[in-house]
Amino acid sequence: MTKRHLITTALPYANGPIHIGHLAGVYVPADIYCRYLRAKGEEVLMVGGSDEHGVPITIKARNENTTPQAIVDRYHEIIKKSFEEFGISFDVYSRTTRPIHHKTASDFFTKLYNDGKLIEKSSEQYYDEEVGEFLADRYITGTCPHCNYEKAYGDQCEACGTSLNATDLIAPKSALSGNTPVMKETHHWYLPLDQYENWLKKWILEGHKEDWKTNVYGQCKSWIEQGLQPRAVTRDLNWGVNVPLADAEGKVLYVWFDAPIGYISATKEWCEQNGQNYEKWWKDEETRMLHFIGKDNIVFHCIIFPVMLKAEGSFIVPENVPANEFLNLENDKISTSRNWAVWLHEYLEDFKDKQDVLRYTLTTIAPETKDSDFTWADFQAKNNNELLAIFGNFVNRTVVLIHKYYEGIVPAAGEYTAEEKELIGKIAEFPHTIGASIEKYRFREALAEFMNLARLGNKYLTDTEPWKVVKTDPERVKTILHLSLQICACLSVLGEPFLPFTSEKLQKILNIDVHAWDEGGKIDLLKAGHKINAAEYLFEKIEDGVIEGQVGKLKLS
Ligand code: B3M
Ligand code: ZN
Repeated sequence: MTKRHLITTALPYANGPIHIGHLAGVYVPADIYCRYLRAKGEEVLMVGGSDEHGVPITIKARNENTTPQAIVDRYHEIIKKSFEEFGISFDVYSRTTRPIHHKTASDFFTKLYNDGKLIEKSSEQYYDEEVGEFLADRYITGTCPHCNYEKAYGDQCEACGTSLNATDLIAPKSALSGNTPVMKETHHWYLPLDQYENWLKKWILEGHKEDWKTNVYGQCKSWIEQGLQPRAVTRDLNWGVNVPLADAEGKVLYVWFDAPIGYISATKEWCEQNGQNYEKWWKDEETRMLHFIGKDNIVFHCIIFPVMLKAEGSFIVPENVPANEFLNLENDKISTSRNWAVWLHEYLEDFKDKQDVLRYTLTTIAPETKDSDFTWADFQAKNNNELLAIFGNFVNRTVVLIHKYYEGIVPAAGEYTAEEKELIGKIAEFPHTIGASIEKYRFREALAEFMNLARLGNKYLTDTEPWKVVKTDPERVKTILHLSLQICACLSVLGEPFLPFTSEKLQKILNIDVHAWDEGGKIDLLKAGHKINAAEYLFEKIEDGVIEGQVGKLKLS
């Protein structure tokens, strides 16, 4: 890899806190990827922010009898804090209500308009007569014509992921009053997706058949083959980026038009603060752009936003969109309205300093190729039987013995045996094996490989039994513990993308500060004579009662 990497993560709607589904599907994988690239010495920009426009926000404000601004101010802070607490290493975490975003989105629209890339059309749209408002997007619900899900929104069915026009819905209903809406004439600006069909076929269907995930490629193929329609990019709403035209009173940009431009605005914001030109990230073919998203966002990131970028003419399009499927919770769909979720801010109240246990569990079950399921029992097992029993146990035994026999001073190794030489050869492979999986967006596989390294270390220590050998051959024990400690150091380097808090703690114990990825396969990170710090547990046992408490809390909801 030689280019620079622009990594974007879906902008969560600032209409509620975030839960484990968000973390597992988007932010942990993106964070692993970015941390890995940084450790490889690559130039990376990890971009995120809150999506603060659109009907999800205004509906929430209406339900709570407050203003959209009050809603986004509240949830932006909560979301941002959760990301920080879980170590999601954004370079910039912005918001779409910032002036820089309004200007960027507005200018983008103007450019498309001036270049004749939009069509203006009058049409009849659903209107709630009682409330006196046009019903855009989530203001209208009805039955999905594709899968018969009864609560599909006017712009998308969340059950089957299809992107819809409100008029596609069967038995439409106003989300404001519950009434059946009437049709009323209005005019809007449309992005003629149909004109880009050939380009999309070439770019995605021919160009990315091999490298895009099959779930992503398959969805794109089916949309493109169904035939694309012009899509309205403006709405009759009073919350959003105003349409920058004279005859557009009361109209704003469609949230799915402005939100992805948020990636550009956030990049600009960072560049302004860091003395860079954003065009280097967005207009240079040497940049690889990746969008980390969930599967319900595929159409917007693979079809609509790329068409916007293409129509604008000077931007790059993504190299890949490694979208994930959904995470379920205890065999049921995560649902905000039913409160069937594990909220990140609540998790931390109950599991203080255990961010990595959740990051670990979620990565081992990441919904990479199909929906997957989080259960509290699995969370407990992953902590107790894997993190604690293998990784933590190995590190702890090694560090404790180094203190017990050598007062915390790294002993020099003697001659290695043939088996040890073989082990050292295997260790050297790990940065490559783990890295290769990460580069293919196979984070579960990468983490499993990392744990194999911990397993090798743990087994080595168990097999060589230094606590017994010390009675007969103390010189030999120096070699064993020297090598064991080197493996601990490798784990601290290679574990950083997955378990950043644990890695930091381990490096403090080892008294080292090593971050370059390729160092993680070397067995000379600790020199003989180096003093390490006192042992500390990396993980603690999670008792049955704690897990029962969490399950009980869910059932109460
Ligand atoms: N806010 C939808 C979502 O949270 C939307 C993503 C925007 S990404 C530009 O799933
Ligand atoms: Zn559907």
